[in-house]
Amino acid sequence: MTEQSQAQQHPVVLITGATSGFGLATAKKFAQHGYPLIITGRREERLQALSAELSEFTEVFYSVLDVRDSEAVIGFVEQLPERFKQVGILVNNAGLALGAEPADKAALSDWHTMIDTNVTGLVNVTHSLLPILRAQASASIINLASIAANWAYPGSHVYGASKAFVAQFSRNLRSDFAGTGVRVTSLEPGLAESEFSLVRFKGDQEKYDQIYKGASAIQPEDIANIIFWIAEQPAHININSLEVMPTSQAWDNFKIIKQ
Ligand code: NDP
Ligand code: 8X3
Repeated sequence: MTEQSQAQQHPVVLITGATSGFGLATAKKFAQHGYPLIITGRREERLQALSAELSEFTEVFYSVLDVRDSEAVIGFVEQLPERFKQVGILVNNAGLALGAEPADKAALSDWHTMIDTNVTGLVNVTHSLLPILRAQASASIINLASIAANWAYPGSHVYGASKAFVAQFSRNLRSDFAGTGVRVTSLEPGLAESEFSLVRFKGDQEKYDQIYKGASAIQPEDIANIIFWIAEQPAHININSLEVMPTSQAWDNFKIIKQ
């Protein structure tokens, strides 16, 4: 089989937030295996550079897309080039945390941005892609939730709650699509080293270094390998949810504040 006919057999993969971290590593992983790729994010220069880099391995289409903008998302899906229209794997990865201070010190605008991105953005993309995914004999939606969806910790408030939405939305989609070819996974990573913490701490490099120093955190390539593994499961297997922590991370006790 020629390389070209092999590539034609792979489903088209759409990755949101492919300009850094998990999304970037996942784009590289699928590209290396010849999957046609749609990569999106807000930073065009990065998309351009990544697209040029990955074109050596596969066909790549990039589009600047802010997932919060529902009209833009609808237009983007409607205007996908013919070659990329039949999306078979959707990696809903775009997301962010802003701030880690206690709830009463948090900025309301940060809460809105997290909800707009992690909840509304993910819903915008999913809703626009569902007719296409449903039309495939087999399709996968892989949603990036977090351990913060499952476990409370100080400073997680709206971030964790937004990821709990992602986890529950994933289960509910599973219910709707049981018996169809559409698979849905909620992937729930713990501490992972990426720009995520620079965004969360608003560019504070010292806080970033403190978090990751000596922690042997998950690397974006680890998550890319897991996403690829989920997507490559045989069509009759659905990984419902998968929580992943670095070995160095574990639960702490419930706290009791004595008066
Ligand atoms: P990064 O900050 O490295 O990457 C986030 C990506 O999301 C970027 O490509 C960014 O692109 C994109 N993004 C953010 N806002 C928007 C938007 N409004 N529209 C489109 N794209 C957007 O973080 P990670 O790779 O670590 O995180 C990826 C996902 O994994 C997130 O959903 C995060 O919550 C989740 N996660 C992260 C963990 C971690 O510890 N790192 C652990 C568990 C889950 P651009 O700025 O160019 O738009
Ligand atoms: C990111 C992981 O532990 O910072 O989703 O919430 S954590």
